[in-house]
Amino acid sequence: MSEKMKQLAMTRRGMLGAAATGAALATTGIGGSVLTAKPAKAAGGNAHLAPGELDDYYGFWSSGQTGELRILGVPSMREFMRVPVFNRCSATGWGQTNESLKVLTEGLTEDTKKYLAAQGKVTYDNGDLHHPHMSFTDGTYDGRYLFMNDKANTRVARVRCDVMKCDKIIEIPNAHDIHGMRPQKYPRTGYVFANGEHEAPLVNDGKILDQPEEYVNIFTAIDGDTMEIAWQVIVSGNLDNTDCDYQGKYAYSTSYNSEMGMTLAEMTANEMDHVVVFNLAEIEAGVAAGDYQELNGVKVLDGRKGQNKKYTRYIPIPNSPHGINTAPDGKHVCINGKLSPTVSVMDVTKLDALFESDVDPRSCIVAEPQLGLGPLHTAYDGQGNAFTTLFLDSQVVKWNIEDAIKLYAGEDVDPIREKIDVHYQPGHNSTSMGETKEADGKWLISMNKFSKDRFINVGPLKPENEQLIDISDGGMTLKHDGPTFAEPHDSIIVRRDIVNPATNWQRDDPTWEDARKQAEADGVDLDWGHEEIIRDGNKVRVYMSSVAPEFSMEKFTVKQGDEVTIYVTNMDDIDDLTHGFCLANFGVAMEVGPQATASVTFVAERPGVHWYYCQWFCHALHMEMRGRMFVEPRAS
Ligand code: RUQ
Ligand code: CUA
Repeated sequence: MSEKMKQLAMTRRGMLGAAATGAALATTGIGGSVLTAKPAKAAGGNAHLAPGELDDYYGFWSSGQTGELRILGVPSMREFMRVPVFNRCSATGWGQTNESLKVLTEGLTEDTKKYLAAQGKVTYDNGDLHHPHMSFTDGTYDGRYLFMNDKANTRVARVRCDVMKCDKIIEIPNAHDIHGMRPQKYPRTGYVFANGEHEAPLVNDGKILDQPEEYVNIFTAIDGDTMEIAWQVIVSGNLDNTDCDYQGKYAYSTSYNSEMGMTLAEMTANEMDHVVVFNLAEIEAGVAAGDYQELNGVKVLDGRKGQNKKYTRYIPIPNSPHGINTAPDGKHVCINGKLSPTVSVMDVTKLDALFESDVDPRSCIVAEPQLGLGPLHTAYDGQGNAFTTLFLDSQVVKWNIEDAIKLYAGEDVDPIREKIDVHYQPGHNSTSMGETKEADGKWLISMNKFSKDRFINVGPLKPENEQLIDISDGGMTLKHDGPTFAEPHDSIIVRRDIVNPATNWQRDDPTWEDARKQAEADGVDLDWGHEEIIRDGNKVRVYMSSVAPEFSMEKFTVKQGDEVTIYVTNMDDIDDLTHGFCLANFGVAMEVGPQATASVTFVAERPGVHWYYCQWFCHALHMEMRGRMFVEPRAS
């Protein structure tokens, strides 16, 4: 057994033991860690908002294997909205309306479309959404877009912040299982960087299995404006998380399997793994010079270890590093050790030298403090302090970056400021504006993978637990537990003045461009109240509008076997007046927002009278908002 394996086995046992002790101590009212127990202190920020009071921050939350984006308020931790992305949604019709199916299908590769067709499907039903991040301009959030990855089916999606709906999903060819993902901070987004986590043969057509030297991993840069792939770089080792600098020069990814092993024992054999640094200008020059192969329509450059090209550099980092987070000072980057109790601090101003001369790649590491067991992710307060989650210790540790640098240089200082128990096993954490140069040091969220004894028992599957910690007064005070359904994976906390969503849709929104074109061809003006049936062979298009509490059509008739498309335009323009269209026993339902058009297509295989009704509460006579579809039986 390698040292690393022993450590892993040991800490696993340690974790279970610690969990049991933690629970026992909790029942006696004693904190889980004597070392860190501290008296309750006076409240700094106020997490409790009275009814009607508004939050200072938007929280954008991933949902892990649920596949959606969630919007919360910080500090109240109230959940406001769920935005379906990779999942299916019964309430909004995401995955069923023609508009959403376009987003869910148009970015898939031909290969995937073929595979799905063999399953009788047009798109995937699941996703694993880990990392939501907002677009940047000049080092801070700009309120344009949110980008997010799907580890399960190798995709990256974009949500428009003006309407808070997903408008683009692309599959990343050549890569496998997109995990780490970050937008470029400077000068703007720009690129969205995405890590393929699992290695595979570059041409993965079933000819290669046990030739590890043929396995590669892929780093991808997506153009955030067009959602097209700009370029890819082949690297050695699995890619885990990624981030980039405030200068617009480098992106960097943690890599946890430098061994390129296939089994757990092989993957953890080395004591050192690495961070891969990507030199953006050199890669762009390589693309311009034609130093790439074209694979599935993408320009792929070779940045593997030993290629000695100026595209990449490999910096040795202890034991399977996981999270990588650029500090708001624009200079330091924390690389979280996971299996090592350390966080390595990289100085980005020392990266130029790595590409210009033969210096030791470790020369950019300026600190490596031991913080505790299982460091996974680090967030910042903008005042020189870092907050690192300790998965195995179930704690968040606050430490000072400058002091850690002094310690590394040989001075006798302790960088650790404070530890707080969290409940339990934290993965990500995030601070208010913490991944921008405008980090404001007010709030910290610890996203914990287990809730155990924190809530009344709801059965074998328990909620997970997000905790809100006040960091505004220089300490760490737990203010709120927020139970959550799968999974509190990652989040960002954005100042509310940056996000300005609309209250109504604009009639010329690109979302229903296809519907508008079809209506024009059919001579229907979607911008006015309309009721029209167009028959085109066995295709029938039904156009209706809605004004609370009525659909413009009380009934319509089609024939059994017709392919029917129903377009509903919501003519109401009152704030918060969403209608729906639900066709009972046809499995058809969709949301139609104020001033929006939505459409759905199905085959009318059931003869008889079928009611449709509005399924979004809109009016005192909402229950009466309904109509009939009559399906004439096929002549036998
Ligand atoms: S990674 S728990 Cu998927 Cu965000 Cu660190
Ligand atoms: Cu319209 Cu309910």
